[in-house]
Amino acid sequence: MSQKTVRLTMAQAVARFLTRQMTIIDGERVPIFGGVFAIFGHGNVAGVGEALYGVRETLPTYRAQNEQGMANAAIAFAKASFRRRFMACTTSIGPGALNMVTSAALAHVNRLPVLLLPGDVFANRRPDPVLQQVESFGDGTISANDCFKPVSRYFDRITRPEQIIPALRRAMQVLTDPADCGPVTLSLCQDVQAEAYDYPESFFDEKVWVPRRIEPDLDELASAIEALRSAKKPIIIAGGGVLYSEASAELAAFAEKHGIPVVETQAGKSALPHSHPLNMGSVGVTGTSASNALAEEADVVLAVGSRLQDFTTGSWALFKNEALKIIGLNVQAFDAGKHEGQPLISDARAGLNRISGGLGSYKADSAWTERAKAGKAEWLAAAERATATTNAALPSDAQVIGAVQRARGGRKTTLVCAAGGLPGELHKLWQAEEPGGYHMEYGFSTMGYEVAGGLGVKLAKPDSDVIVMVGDGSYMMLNSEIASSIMLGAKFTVVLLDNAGYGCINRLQMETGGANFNNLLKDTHHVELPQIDFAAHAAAMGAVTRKVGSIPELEAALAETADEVRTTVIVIDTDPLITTEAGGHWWDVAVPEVSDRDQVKAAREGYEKALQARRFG
Ligand SMILES: Cc1ncc(C[n+]2csc(CCOP(=O)(O)OP(=O)(O)O)c2C)c(N)n1
Ligand SMILES: [Mg+2]
Repeated sequence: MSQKTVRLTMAQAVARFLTRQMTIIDGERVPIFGGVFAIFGHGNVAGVGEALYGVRETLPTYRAQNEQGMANAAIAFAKASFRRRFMACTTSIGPGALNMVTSAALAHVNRLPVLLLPGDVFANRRPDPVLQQVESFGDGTISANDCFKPVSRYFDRITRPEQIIPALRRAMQVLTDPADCGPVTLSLCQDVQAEAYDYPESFFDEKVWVPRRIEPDLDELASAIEALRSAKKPIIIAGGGVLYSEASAELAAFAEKHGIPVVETQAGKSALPHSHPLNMGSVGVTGTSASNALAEEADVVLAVGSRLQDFTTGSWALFKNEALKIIGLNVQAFDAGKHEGQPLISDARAGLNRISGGLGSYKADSAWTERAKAGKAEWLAAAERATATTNAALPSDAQVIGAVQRARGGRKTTLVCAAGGLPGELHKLWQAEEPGGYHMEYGFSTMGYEVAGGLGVKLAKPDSDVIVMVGDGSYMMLNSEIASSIMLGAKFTVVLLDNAGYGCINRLQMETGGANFNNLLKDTHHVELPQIDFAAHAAAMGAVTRKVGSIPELEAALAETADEVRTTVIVIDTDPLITTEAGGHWWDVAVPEVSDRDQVKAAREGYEKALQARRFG
């Protein structure tokens, strides 16, 4: 057989292959890779660097400041694109590569696609040990990049140029598979990147990837319909899978037709508009009183596209109905069967449509639906009180959220956040109006995701106002992609809440009986308290900045900078101790069984009582 071939280096083959992978968005054929983030060093500059230069017109390469930052931005791009498009990231060997391991885990937990291309040591081993090579005494096959293995959905090390052919094909399958979706790491040995091979031309044929919609199995579907038909008090948990399946319209139709209230996880929030009468808002540890009251009594829980993590289930103490049945509607069997769930393996949109068809005219008791609506009205009044304006010198996070919400007016916005006290407050209080308008990384809750995430979201959604809300702790951990956003003209607004430390962990410490220790800066071992001028810091990277002294000043600054073209950072001092008391649920954080501190002993007593409410199964 004489196959037509083209002689390329392995790295050139990777670059060319990536340019040929397409998808369809709004009826238009577009490249599935939104670009490549790259930080070069030895291990990728000569091979991958040369290859990316060759395709720079069709596959843009973006220079970032920190490998974790760029990989977080790439992951945020994929999340904001509902996994329909994604990016690649390339690094040098050793520290450059390992800086991406946390991001790989973040993508792994959140089921988000990203192609990681770290450089690796020489496959031929001749110059060993090279700069930055980890040397295992007992295993010659180990390199630093083995750290990616447990946090990659698919890992391969390329030690011969032709291996890249099956590896890239498998990579695309994983990146586009709704059930297996996650990070792919192709570890590219640096000598092999530069080696030439006669690749079949057909390997570079254009390929169009469209999302696979898995239909439910008929027996599983029948069981789900039967369970729901006998339900008196059903609820729907909307998880991230609803957004990734782009099933918001189907979810709204389902809820309305059958009178079933919807509660939202962190990843699923914005699946329904905040204003939808059957959207009860957040559920679980950071849930609204409306959602949690229903969850406590629910007899059937239809969990759609949810991993059912502890924040959603209140560490499995939220659901109190003894006869509880969980239907796990999920593309991934691993999730569908969790905690005695009755699995319904299916795409969310397809599954909701099929169940609804089978349910016919079934409707939940009108008293249940009406109770839900009354609960929501009560919650909205509490939320209004928490977010109302104030002249307090140190406002609460909730009051800052209120100001940001009022200032955005009718503009299309995407709110980005990840760690600290803000995710809980935003989960309860943020009023998302369109699918994806709430972008929270709360699977891994990675400090430092926020700013980098803002960059990725803006690249994915140039027409949306992107607002990043971040604590001082998270900002300090990773902020340097502000410089990249200035370089790329990708404007977002950062609202930085400075409460002088790790406010949420300090509160958790107090709740578990601990002394105020090593969280707020004032409680740390120090010779001098840092007085960080965040506005000056961000300005040094080229951002437009404001330091405001009150909620009215914050609203004015947001309005004034709304049309700025440069990334804008607005800093406000906040109170580390106040959170929204309404709503919420117990969370299992293990309290020491023995301690000299009376506060710990008291907390342990409360903890043991709380443990009794847990379901196990
Ligand atoms: C990378 C990383 N390290 C540590 C943690 C644990 N952690 C969660 S929130 C938090 C403090 C966050 O501080 P800040 O951003 O100032 O928010 P605040 O709690 O003050 O609202 C810490 C240390 C984490 N989630 N991620
Ligand atoms: Mg803080």
